[in-house]
Amino acid sequence: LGQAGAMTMSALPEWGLRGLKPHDSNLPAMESSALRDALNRLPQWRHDPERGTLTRRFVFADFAQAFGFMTEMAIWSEKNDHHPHWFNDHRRVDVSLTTHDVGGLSVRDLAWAQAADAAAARRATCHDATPDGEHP
Ligand code: H2B
Repeated sequence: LGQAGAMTMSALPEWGLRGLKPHDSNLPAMESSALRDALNRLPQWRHDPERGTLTRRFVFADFAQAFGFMTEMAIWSEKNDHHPHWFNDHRRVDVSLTTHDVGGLSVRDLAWAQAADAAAARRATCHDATPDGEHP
């Protein structure tokens, strides 16, 4: 499982998440300046303010890498009670995050995204994939 499996949101003090427990319910919608700062740390993610979602496409080297990523993030999601909308097609994983309680993004979505970036970085990804996840 490794380090990311054990990583909780309390591992992200730079976003003021220290001490946040999975079941804490006081999650205000993020202030726009704090959100901007956080999104700057997640350049591969797209924020859709209309939908209140944070999305990213991951393209791995193969299905085994993609499914390993999903397994690791599934465990993280259970530990932190925050779950992705996602779609897997072979080595591609499309992720969409939102927090229903606040009708938009919360620190939970940003923590998920950061953990996912770390989990993907430890796996073999496909660097020459086009944005639709296929080889040119
Ligand atoms: N995951 C995500 N991404 N957004 C939510 O609003 C959400 C969740 N809500 N996981 C949680 C579970 C809620 O349904 C439970 C009851 O805490």
